[in-house]
Amino acid sequence: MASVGAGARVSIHAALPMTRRLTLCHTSDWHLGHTLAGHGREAEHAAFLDFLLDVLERESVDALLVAGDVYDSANPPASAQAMLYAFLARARRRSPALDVVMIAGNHDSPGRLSAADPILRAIGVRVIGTAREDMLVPVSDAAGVAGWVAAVPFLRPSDLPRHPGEGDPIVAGVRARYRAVLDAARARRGPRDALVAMGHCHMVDATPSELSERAILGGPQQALPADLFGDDVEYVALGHLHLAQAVTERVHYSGSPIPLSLPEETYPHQVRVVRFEDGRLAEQRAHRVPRLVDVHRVPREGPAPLDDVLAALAALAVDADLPRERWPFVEARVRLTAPAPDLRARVEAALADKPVRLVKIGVEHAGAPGALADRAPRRQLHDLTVEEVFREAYARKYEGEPDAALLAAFHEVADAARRALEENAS
Ligand SMILES: [Mn+2]
Repeated sequence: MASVGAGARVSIHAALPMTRRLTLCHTSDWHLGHTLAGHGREAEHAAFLDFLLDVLERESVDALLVAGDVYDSANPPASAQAMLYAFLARARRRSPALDVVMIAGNHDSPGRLSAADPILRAIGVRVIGTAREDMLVPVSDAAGVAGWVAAVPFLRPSDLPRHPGEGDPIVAGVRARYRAVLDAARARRGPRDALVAMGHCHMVDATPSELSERAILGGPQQALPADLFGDDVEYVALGHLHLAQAVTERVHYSGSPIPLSLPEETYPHQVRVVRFEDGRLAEQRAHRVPRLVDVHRVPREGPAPLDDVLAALAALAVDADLPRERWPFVEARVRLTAPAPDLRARVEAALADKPVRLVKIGVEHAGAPGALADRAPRRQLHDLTVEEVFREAYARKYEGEPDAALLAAFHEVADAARRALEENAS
C-alpha cells in the first residue's frame, strides 16, 4: 500500500497527477537458528519478527529487503525454517500487497535458500540464492511497479566471471555482476521508478564486528569499493556486518537485529525504513529493535581480578520473574595472576541462585606473553631443565613463582612421562 494521504505535500512535479511514493524496509543478518554457547535464540527472533511485522504495517512498507544471512547455518534446524515461513505467511496476511526480496548471505546455503523461490513467488516473495538466478526483482506500490532491485546474493569466487577486465579480479568481477543486473534494470525502468541494489559483502572503510563475521571472498582484496554501484542507484541495502552503519549517504548496512556475539551487546540493533518519491531517495529512518534479553559482560570495561569479578557477579540485579528464555546472558571476564583450577566452580557458585545464563568465562593472564625463545638471555631449549621450561611457561601466564604443591605435581607428571619414554625405548 502506498501512503498517499492527507499529509501528501504538493511537489514540484506539478504536471504529474501525484507524487509516486515507494517505501522499503531494509534488514539483514537474522541468523535464524543461532545459538549462543548452546542457548537457543528463538524467543529473541520471535520478538524481533513481531516487531518487524508492526513496522511493516505501521510504516505502510511496500517491500521488505532481507540482505542475507537469513539463517545461521547452511543446514538450519527445522524450527528456524518454520519460523521464517510462519513469518512470511503472517506478513502476507497483515500487509497483503507487501513484496519481499531475500538474498543468500555467506552463512546461507544458496541452493537450499532459493529452493522455496518458485512457490514463494506466489505470495510476493522472491528468494535469490546464487548469481545464476534472475537477480532483477521489480517491487510495487499500490499503483504497480515503482522500483527495481538488483538483488545480488553473497558472491563466491566461482560466481564471478573469469576475465572481468581491469584491476583486482575479484573487485572487477563483482563490479561486472552488478553492472549486468543494473543495466537490465535501467533498460526496463520507468522514469519515476527507483533503482535499488542489495548485497552481502564487506565494503572498504566499513567496521566489522569482533567475532561473528567471517572474512569473505578471501584475500586482502575482500573489501569492495562503494563506487561499485552507479550514481543513479538511489539506495543500497547491504548485509554481512552486524553493526549498523552508513558506507555513504545511500549505501547502508542495517546490521543484525539481535546481538550474535558478546561484543555486539553495545550495538544499536535496528531496521531501516527508506522512502522514495518519484524514484528519488526522499527519507530514511532507523527503527531500534527492542532488546528482549540483556547481555551482562562483567565487568563491562574488561577483565578484572577474580575476587572483584565474583563480587560483581554476586551483586548482579536480575528480575527473578523472567521466563527462562529471557534470562540474561552473562560473561565473566577474569584477569588471573595465579592458576585457578576451581575458576569455573567459583564463578558458577557466585551465580548459583540467579536466573541468568553463563555463556563465557573469559580469562586474561597477567604474565608476560611471548614465545619462550624470545626471553633473554637467549638459550637453546636443550640447555634448560624441564623444571626451567615449566617455570618459564608459568611466567608467561602468571605473576610470581609456581608454589611447592604445583611444582611437586609437575615433577610427578614429568617423571611418569620420562619412565614411559624409557620403557618405550627399551
Ligand atoms: Mn551475518
